[in-house]
Amino acid sequence: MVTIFSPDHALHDAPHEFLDGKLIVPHEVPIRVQMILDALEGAGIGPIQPPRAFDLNPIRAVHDDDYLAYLALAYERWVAAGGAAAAVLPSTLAVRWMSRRSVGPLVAPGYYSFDLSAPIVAGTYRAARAAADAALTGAALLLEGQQLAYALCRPPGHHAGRDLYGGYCYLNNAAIAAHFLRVGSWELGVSKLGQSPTPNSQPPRRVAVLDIDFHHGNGTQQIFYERDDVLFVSIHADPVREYPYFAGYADECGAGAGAGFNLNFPLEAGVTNARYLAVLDQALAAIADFAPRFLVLSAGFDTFGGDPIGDFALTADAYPLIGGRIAMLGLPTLVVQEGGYALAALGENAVGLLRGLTKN
Ligand code: Q9C
Ligand code: ZN
Repeated sequence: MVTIFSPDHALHDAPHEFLDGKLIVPHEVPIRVQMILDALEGAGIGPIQPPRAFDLNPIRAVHDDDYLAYLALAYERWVAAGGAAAAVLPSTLAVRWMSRRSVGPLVAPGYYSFDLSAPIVAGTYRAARAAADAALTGAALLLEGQQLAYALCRPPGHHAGRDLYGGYCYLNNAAIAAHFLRVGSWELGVSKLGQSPTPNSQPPRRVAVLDIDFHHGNGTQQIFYERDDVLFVSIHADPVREYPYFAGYADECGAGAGAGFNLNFPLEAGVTNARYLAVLDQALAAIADFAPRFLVLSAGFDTFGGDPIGDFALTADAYPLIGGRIAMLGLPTLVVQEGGYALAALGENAVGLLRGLTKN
C-alpha cells in the first residue's frame, strides 16, 4: 500500500462558496487531507510519496484543450479584467438553450462551470495539477505491479466533466487515472516513468471505476458515458433530493457503444451500514461480471453519518467492511480521494477503508 500526496494541494484555498443563495465558509478546506495524512502516519500504514510530474498528455486525453487553457489562466485573466481578487465565480451560466460559446475573462467561468461551489483562486490550477499527478502516479504504480495505491487528492475530481467544473472539482483525477490505466503509458507518450513501454500487443486493459462518494460522480459518468472499455458504477444519494440534482438517476445506463456500461445506485436518506453493504454487493457483482484488469475507487467519506452535507447514516465501522468487500474482487486498485467533510472523522474513516482494502 502506497500513498501519494502533494503539499501543493494547499495552493487551493477557496475563500467562500455559494449555497442556497448564501455566501458560506467552504466545506472543502485544506485541513481535510492533512487530517487524513496525520491519521495515516499515526496508523503506520505504508509509505507516503510525492507524485511524479506528468506532462499534460494524460490529462488532455480526458479534458478538452480549451478547458485546460482556461483553467490555467482563469484567475490572472479574471483579476486583470476587474474580477474580484478573492476568487473567480461566474455571474452568468451557460444553460440549455443559451449555451453559445463566450469566453471573455469575466464570462468564461459561466461557460466552463455548472455551479457556484467551485471558486478558482491563484493556486487552484497548480493544486489541481498536483492532484491529477498523484492519481497518475498511483496508476503508474499499478501498471508497474503494485496491488494497492491511495492518491490523497485535493481538490477532488469526480464532478468535473470533459469541459466543465463544479462541486469543488476542476480536473477529474479518477477519470484521468482510469484512462491512463486503460491505455498504458506508451500510447500517451508519457516520459519519465522510468519503465519500459508497454507493448502494444498486450490485450486491452478494461478498467472499472467504482464511485462511493455520497454524491453522484456526474463528471466521471460523462467522460466515459459512450465507452464500453471503462465501466462506471456509482452508489450515491438520489439526485432527486441531493446534489448534483441533474444527473445520477438509475435510468442513465450509457449510450452508443457505452450502453450498459454505466450503472447508478441512487439511495434514500438515512442509509445504514447494512443497507449500504447490500447495495455495494450488487455493485461489486456488476464489476466482477465486467472482469476488468484494474479498479479505480473514487472514495468519498461524505457517506459518514456525521457529515455536514450528507444524509446517510454510516458509522466508522462501515469503512473497513466496505474496503474488505471491495478487496474480494482481487483487483489491483487505485483509491482516489474525493469528498468527505466531517473533519474530525476523516482520518479514522480513511484508515478504516484502507485497512479493509489490505485484508483478504
Ligand atoms: N445541498 C464532493 O463531495 N454543494 N463535492 C452541494 C447541496 C456542492 C460536493 C449542496 C457539493 C459538492 C467532491
Ligand atoms: Zn461528495
